Amino acid sequence: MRLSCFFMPVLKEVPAGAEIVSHQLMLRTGMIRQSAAGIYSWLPLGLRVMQKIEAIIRQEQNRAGAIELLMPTLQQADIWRESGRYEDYGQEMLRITDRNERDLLYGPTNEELITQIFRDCVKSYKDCPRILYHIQWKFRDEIRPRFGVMRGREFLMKDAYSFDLDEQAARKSYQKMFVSYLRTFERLGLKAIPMKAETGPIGGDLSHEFIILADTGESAVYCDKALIDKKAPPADLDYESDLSAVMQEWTSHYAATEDMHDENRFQEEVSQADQVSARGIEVGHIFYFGEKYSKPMKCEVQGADGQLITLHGGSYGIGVSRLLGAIIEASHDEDGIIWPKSVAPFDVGLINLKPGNEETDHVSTKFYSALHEAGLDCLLDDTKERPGGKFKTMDLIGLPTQVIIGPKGLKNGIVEIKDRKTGERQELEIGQALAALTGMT
Ligand code: 5CA
Repeated sequence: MRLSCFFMPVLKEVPAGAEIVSHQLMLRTGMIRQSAAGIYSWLPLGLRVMQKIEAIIRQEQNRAGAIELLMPTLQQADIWRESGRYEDYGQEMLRITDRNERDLLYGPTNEELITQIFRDCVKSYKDCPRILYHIQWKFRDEIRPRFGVMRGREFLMKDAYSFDLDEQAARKSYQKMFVSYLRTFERLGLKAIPMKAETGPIGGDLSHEFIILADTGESAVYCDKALIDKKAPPADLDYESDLSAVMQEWTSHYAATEDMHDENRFQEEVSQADQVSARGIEVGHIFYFGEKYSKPMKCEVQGADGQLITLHGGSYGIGVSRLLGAIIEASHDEDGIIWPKSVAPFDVGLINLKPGNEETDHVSTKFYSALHEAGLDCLLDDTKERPGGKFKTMDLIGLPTQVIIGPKGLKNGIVEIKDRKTGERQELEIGQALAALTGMT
């Protein structure tokens, strides 16, 4: 992409009303624009990051055996009346009446709709277990939408739902999602810590929030330092094998949000030196809820003996749009965003310091096509902006690698490569630079 043809409305000033750094940076870099309170348009730079995040989530869901479908944003109120949640949901639910006076709603989550689909389509125990997921917009009319995409009213969620014949089988589905979340967040460049969460009326030990540590997080969290540097299981993990040991390894250390925190246990179980008290952002939340929806909605299959079995369910959410804010909170400096390589909107930023100069134009185009050929996404700054402004913008948008191409260096056949994260600069001869960059993937 040539910056001169792109749509990236960078703001010079920190926008008023944006309290936290991720919100400020997303507005300043032209990733999002607010359309109404808690509702945003995703401009090209923001959308590119979101699509990269979605791709990683999708790969890891599929790897764990979950199957993608797509449910609509609008749902009929009747299925929510069946589960008993229509009234309970209160004012957070956006209710809509169509021209035939039918009650609809903009889905805040999809337990009811997926349960209806599964109930209507699946009749035999042979078609269980299944985990189905989609990536779809949700609406929750939050009283206080704030912090940009962190607490929006309209937001993108990955939500998965499992259907199993009994609790033991449901526990396995839960474990698959738990492990797939560890891998997903690690690939997104985040250290997400699973913390035991409120299970509500169902009870049991199966609900975890995945929390990343950041000063601007909405809740206080407490955990054992040992969890912070733990590595997620490898890609070739067999999801059909017994995952209890991995679960055990991750859940045996103390980790709790303020709602679940027990100060005495924290003091007893974690040595003073390993106690981490911090603030956290919830990027994922998984639940096992048994027959909570399948019982009232009669989601049943016929067992081998002909008896009807009420299915056991779980749901597994990731805040996709929230993740953009969370990643920025975890990875920025005073000059701007520092994207992890896996989600950067472009892999490389090429800075042509003197567009119109034959040599710099020629070499910039050469890099642009060679990098593209090697499968790297490039943003080429070919605008007439002053060099100082170009450096600032490139640092602000946080692409992992910059290549600076100027007439002075080119006299000696040299370009400069800068690593955005470390700030390290290298002067390299053109051929060496190309080799270093293309060997980078
Ligand atoms: N039905 C379940 C699981 S699919 C559910 O809705 N869980 S949730 O309420 O915890 O939401 C899942 C994830 O969506 C949260 O972990 C959070 O990362 C994200 N999320 C929730 N509310 C918002 C919001 N208002 N703005 C942005 N992201 C949100």
